[in-house]
Amino acid sequence: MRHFVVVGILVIAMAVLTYIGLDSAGLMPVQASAQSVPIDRMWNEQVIAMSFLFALIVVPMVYSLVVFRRKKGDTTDAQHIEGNTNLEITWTILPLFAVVAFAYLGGNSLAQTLRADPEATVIKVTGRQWSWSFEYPEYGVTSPELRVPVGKQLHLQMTSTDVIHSFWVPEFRVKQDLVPGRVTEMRITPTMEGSWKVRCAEICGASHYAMETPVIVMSQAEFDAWMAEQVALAAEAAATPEGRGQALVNASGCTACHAINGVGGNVGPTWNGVFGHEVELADGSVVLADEAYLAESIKAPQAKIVAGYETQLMPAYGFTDEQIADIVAFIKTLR
Ligand code: HEC
Ligand SMILES: [Cu+2]
Repeated sequence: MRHFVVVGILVIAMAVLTYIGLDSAGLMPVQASAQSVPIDRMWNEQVIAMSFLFALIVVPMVYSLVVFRRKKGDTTDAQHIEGNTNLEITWTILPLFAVVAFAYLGGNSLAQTLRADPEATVIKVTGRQWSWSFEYPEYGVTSPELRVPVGKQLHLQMTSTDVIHSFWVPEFRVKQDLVPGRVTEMRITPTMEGSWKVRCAEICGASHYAMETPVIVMSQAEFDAWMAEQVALAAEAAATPEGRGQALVNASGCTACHAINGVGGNVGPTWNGVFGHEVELADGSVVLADEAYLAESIKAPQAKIVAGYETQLMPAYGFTDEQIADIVAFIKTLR
C-alpha cells in the first residue's frame, strides 16, 4: 500500500512538472485569429493528457527499477503473477472514456473554427506552382499578397490550377487544401494587426519551399486606403496594353519562376533586357527575342527551350492572343 501512495504522489508531481515544462517551451506562434482560440484550448487539453500519461508510464517503471532491485546474493525466482481482471477492465474503460471525450471536444472545436459569419469578406485564393494570388471580388482587385482588415471574418474560397496545395498561416492555426477542379473553403477572423506569411503545406514540386507570400493584417482605415490605391492602379493599368499585361502577370504567378527587376524566382530566365536581344536555345541555335518569339514562348512554352533551362518546365496557360500581346507589351518595357 505504501508503494501505491508514494508512486501516486510521484506520478502527480511528474505530470505537473512535465506540463509546466511543455507549456513554457513556447511551442506555438502568436495567436492571431479567433479560430486559434478553440484549437489552442484543445492543444492544451492534449498536452495535459500527454503529461499525465507520460508520468503514469515513466514513474512506476523507474520506481520499480530502483525499489524492487534484486538484492545482492538473492538467487530465488521472482513471484509469478497470473493477471488481474479488475486492472484489465479499468484500463480498457478509462481510455475508452478519454477517447470519446476527446472526440467530443474535437468535434466541438472543429464546429467553432468553421462557424460562418454572414458578413464575411469573400476572398478568392488561387494556388499554383509556386505562387499565390488573392482576388477581392467586391473590389475587382487581384493581389499577389493577402492584405486584410483586422476583426472581420474572411471567407476564403480556394482552388488550384495544377496540383494540390495547402493554405497555412501558423499564426491563424487553421489549414486547408487547395484542390484542382474544386473550391474549398476556410474561415479566418484575424484578431491582431501584424505581418505573417502564408506557406504551402502540401509538398507540390521542386519549388514548394518557396511557395510563400506575405499576409498583412491592418486596421480598417489602412486597409481602405490600400484598397482605394489598388482600385485606382487597376483602373489606370486596364487602359494600356502593358498595364493589362502586368496585371495578368501578377494574377498568373509568372514571377514564381521569372524575376522582374531582380525580384522573383530563378526557375526561368529573367525578363529584363530579353526583348530585342538574341537568345541561345537548347538546340544550339540563336533566335532574336522579338514579339513573335515572346508570344510563342508563352503560347507554346516547349516550342523553343532556352539554353540552360532544359530541365525546367514552363507551364502552358490558356491565354487569348490579345492577352499574350498585352503580356509581351509588358515584357518589352523591362529593360
Ligand atoms: C514553373 C515555372 C514557370 C512559370 C510559372 C512561368 N514560366 Fe516562363 N519559363 C519558364 C522556364 C523554365 C523557361 C525557359 C525554358 C523555355 O524556354 O521553355 C521559361 C521561358 C519563358 C519565356 C521565354 C523567355 C526567354 O528568355 O527566352 C517567356 C516569354 C515566358 N517564359 C513567359 C512566361 C509568362 C508570361 C508566365 C506567366 C503567365 C510564365 N512564363 C510563367 C518557367 C516558368
Ligand atoms: Cu504548393
